[in-house]
Amino acid sequence: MDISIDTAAVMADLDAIAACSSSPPPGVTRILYSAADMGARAYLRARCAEAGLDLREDGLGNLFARWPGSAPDLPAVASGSHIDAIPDSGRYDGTVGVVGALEAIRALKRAGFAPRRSIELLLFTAEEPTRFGIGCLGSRALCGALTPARLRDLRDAAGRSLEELRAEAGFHAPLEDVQLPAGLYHAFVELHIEQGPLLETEGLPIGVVRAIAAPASLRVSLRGVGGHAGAVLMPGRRDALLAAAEIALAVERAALSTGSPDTVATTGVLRIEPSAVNSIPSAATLEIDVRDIADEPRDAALHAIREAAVEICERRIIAYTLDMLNADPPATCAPAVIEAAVRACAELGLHYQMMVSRAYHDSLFMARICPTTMIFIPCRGGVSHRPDELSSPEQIAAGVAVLARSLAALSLA
Ligand code: HGY
Ligand code: MN
Ligand code: MN
Repeated sequence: MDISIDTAAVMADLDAIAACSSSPPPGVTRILYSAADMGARAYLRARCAEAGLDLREDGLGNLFARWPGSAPDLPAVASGSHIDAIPDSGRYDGTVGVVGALEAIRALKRAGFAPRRSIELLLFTAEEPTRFGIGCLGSRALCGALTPARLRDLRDAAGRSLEELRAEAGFHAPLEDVQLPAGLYHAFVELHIEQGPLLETEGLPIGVVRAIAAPASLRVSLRGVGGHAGAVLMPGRRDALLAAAEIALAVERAALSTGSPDTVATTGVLRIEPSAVNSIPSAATLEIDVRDIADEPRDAALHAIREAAVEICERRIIAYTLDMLNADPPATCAPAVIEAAVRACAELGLHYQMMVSRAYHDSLFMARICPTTMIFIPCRGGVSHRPDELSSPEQIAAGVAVLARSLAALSLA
């Protein structure tokens, strides 16, 4: 079967989505339910309808675009990713997997392929934790790892609830209907940029993922005593920012002390109040991301961070709360789905290597409800979550070609 990828169409779709941004180029910002997010969603819905797919959206805005197979009642084959983007980041993280899955379907249609199992494109809502502090919001809810009650508790930094924001965005379906029934999918394959340097360093066009790292995140809220920066002498100050600074350094120490080279920890968010140069910080909020490809060293780092935070706050007489936002187990990818991707590489004469994903993805949660793997393509310098994130049209087209053949084979299984 001659499956040809329309690279120009893929790049045009990526450009159109990148233009949906609330920050100026070259960076991209596309936060859940923002105008930029809604613009990108509208663009994708139009392209999916153009491709003749049957569309459905759930109460969070997860989008399902299905190409019915000849056996439509069989568990389907799915592929997809996310289109939300953290502030001032790149144009390929997530979007390559969504546009790539759409082009894989279009290319199979052009080639006259007739799927036995339906093939479905999934656009997951809010893979990034930016708005509500928890990543993979949509896929977490789809697999039942995030209940409607927990979803209703979510508020963003401005205090706005998920409930009011999703309604404003036009998603009114009940949250109780988001969790997917068991057995809906036969397999899931996500195309994604590597977000690391290995493929480029090895000169390889494709990575096939065998496992996905175990992410965790926690929020630390600190309350000290504010006051006039000039009038309050140093002894006896209860400066919330200084406690936060010690905690951030303890986060780094915890990651370096687990004995595992794969433990990483980052204090990616630090907000202080009142944030005035002549006012002692009375409050601080830290959001901390801790990962490893195994959960034991990750949990050891989390334990060390919690212990350090308590010691620092008690010594500095700072009130604190520690909220675990998520601590997910790692995912293992499925041999049969890996085999489909490996065979596609062989058919295309593309070298590949098996990999572990240090970034988390919606596949982390899809792996809980169906056999899953990921296809990685290189990104320049391994850079991601930055405006200079880049994969070339050739690299993207190769990933889409492997994806198309993988989906075709899985659909006939
Ligand atoms: O943070 C991550 O691993 C993903 O890119 N959201
Ligand atoms: Mn990301
Ligand atoms: Mn991503």
